[in-house]
Amino acid sequence: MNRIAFLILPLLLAACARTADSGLELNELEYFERRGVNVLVYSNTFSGGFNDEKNSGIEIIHHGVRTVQGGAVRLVNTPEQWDLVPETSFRNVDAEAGTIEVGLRYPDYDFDSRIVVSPEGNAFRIDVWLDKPLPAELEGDAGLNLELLPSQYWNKAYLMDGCAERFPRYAASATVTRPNDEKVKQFKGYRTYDDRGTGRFVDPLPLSVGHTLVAAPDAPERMIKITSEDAELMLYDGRLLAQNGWYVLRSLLPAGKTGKVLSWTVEPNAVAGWVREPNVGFSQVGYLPAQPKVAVVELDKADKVRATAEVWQVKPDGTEARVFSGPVRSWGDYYKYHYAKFDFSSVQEPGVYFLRYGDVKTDNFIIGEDVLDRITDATSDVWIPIHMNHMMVNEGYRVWHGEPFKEGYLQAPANTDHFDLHSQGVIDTKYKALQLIPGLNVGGFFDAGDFDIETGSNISVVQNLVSAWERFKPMRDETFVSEKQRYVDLHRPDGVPDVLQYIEHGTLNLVAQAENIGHMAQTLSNSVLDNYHHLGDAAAITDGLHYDPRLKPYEKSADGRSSGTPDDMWAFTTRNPFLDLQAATMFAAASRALAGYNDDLSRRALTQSKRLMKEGTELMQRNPAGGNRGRGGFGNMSTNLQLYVSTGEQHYLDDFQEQIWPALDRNAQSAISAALDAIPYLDAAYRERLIPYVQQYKEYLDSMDEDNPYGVPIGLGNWAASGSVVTFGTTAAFASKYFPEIIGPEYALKAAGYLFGCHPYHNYSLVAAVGATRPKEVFYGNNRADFSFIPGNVAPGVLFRHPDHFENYDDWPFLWGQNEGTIAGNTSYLIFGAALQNLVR
Ligand SMILES: [Ca+2]
Ligand SMILES: [Ca+2]
Ligand SMILES: [Ca+2]
Repeated sequence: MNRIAFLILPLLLAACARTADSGLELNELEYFERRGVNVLVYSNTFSGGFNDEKNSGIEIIHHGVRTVQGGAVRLVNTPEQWDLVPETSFRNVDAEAGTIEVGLRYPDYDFDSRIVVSPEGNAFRIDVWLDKPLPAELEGDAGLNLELLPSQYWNKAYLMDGCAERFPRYAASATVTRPNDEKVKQFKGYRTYDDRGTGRFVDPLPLSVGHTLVAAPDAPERMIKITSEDAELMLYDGRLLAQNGWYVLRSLLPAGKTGKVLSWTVEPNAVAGWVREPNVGFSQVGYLPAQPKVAVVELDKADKVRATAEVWQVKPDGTEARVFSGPVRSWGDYYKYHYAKFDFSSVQEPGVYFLRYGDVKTDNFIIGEDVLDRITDATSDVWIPIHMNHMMVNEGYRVWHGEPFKEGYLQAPANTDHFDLHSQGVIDTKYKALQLIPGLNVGGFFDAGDFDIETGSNISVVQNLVSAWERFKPMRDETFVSEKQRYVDLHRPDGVPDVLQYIEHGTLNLVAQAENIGHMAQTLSNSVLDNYHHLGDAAAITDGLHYDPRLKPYEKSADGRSSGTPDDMWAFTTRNPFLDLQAATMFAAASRALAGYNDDLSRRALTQSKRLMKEGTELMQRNPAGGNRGRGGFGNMSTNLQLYVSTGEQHYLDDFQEQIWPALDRNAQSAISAALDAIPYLDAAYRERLIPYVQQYKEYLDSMDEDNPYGVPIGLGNWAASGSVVTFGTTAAFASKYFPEIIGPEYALKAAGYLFGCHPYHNYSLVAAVGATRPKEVFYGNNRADFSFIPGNVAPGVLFRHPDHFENYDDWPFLWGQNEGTIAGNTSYLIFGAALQNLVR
């Protein structure tokens, strides 16, 4: 973000702003705005497939919360993630008329429509235009949809044509089934449901039908009135089909008509004079006495920066006393809001405190020498072991999951596209399509909120854990792991450091891949979409029986060992030499960590490391495109270092040295982490030669304070940026450890502060962790349907929505880009925590 450019924006906005009552107007960022209401029209477009589509179309940000989205011509009553979405064929913003028109196209049906959104006072109209009549096969299916966020509307009242009802807290309304041949095709022909052999799909019936809906007349910040002139409005509950569904309001498009075929008027209520409450960002986990302490205050642009803020102490007798008052300094504008900083570093006495900014009183926080000591315990003791695949995982009275995938993994058929972004090309193993590849149902970690073994992620996991083990020797033992019993018990020490057991568990699967497939698989994943979106016990994803195509679906063999249900997981084996090199790096590191604990596995890992290093390098040299990342590039630089450390063979070190300096010259910021990794193994001259690159890296670290008010890489992609912040903090911590004269600990501490609450939108800790006063409460884990969390998870966090909105729902877990934690990300957090603790000790 160019801060200068965005300093100009408020001036432009101010120039065209009128009074709050002048109604909705198109602003410079091409959305409709009045105080308390933003109406976005395809600022975010649909993309299909592997995307949560609750982020697109016509959207309403209502008093700061995005409560309505999905405004589009859709082909089903309550669209799921893999239902067809429209392409945006054009988007015209008519600044003079103050309207936005978008073209929507369904290429599968050669079906085009246009939507025109135009303000009318405090309301806006949505008109749907057809230049050609609706294709006959979509009659009764195509309609205008708009979706309301359940967690913001449930238990609130609504009126349909004056008749009072209540939005249901849980989906329990009527459905019908219809023959599959009436089902509009889903993305790429996938099917989200298992019809149990009935040949029929489930279709929800509407909760209410009428012409005028008033939603939430009992809640002024959520109240919205929608009127349809001609067609009936139907209100559906999308959660009947999928737990992440929203309430859907829809009208069917008429058959056989052209021109303007449908019109709605939508009037979101605006609370007069509304100003968003300041979001005071601070570390919910707390502060070390001597560290810098800066709160970042996020303010509505209609708000004014207060002159001062205060620190209050909670005394041992329960009374509260003001201990510090200091100036609040404006930082500037950043997207939608204005930011100011409050420095209270001078407060150093250990104790319990809170901040006051005007009427805002924050949650309390602790100042103490030990506030960072336990920040990774929940991740290590709870989150990571729960994600161990091929094991039963128990905690006290609770079983998190049984032993999954007992039937093993089949060779994926040739030329298969996969819904989790993988694909199988020609089969490049000794196995036939759908043949069992032996030995793969061992070890490994679930990827994230899903249950596949993403090989690249699992490689990172083992690498991260070895890195933590070698650098910090964490002897923490709170987990019982028996590979023999395939059983994990949380909070039961077994005499073996947990990190070593996690390294073993990850390595077991990855070595099995290398040995049985011959190289690394891309992924071991679901074969059918209807069990990919599984929620609940991982052991229930498949039936545990070998798939036998000679049996009928749902039929079992006489010996009870096979079934005709095609639910077995597949191994996507298409060789990627870059992945082989990453695996070689990881195997070299794992072999060291496992030596003396599991010598057999240690030897197997080293054998595969050397073989994959050789074969992967040759393959990349043969492939000109891949070769660029090989010798002299990034491809095997880290592999060479790890193999040198494991074997002591000089040629690996020579190759590393030949690669690292050009990489640093190209981009010091991205290569510095690999360079720092080598310091413990090389001489003083190597460290000396790194100094100018570390100075360049410091310039990058400092530039973050100009980039945004939080001073860390916030990220604007469609997966929020906690991971980048963790990496930023880890690299800064190591740089500070090796070059304390150049880089202080403040950068790593700033990263921690961001994760623990000093960030946009709200100030909750993004880590489901012990230590925070107010951690986030819902995450996109495999228990997300319970609106819950798995302790120790790190949420991606605050997601940027175009053109100017940051968001992290904490009452709605289902948007993965905000709330999902990953095994690679959470093991990175383990290293970050250890590096930070080590740095400040
Ligand atoms: Ca996955
Ligand atoms: Ca243990
Ligand atoms: Ca099976």
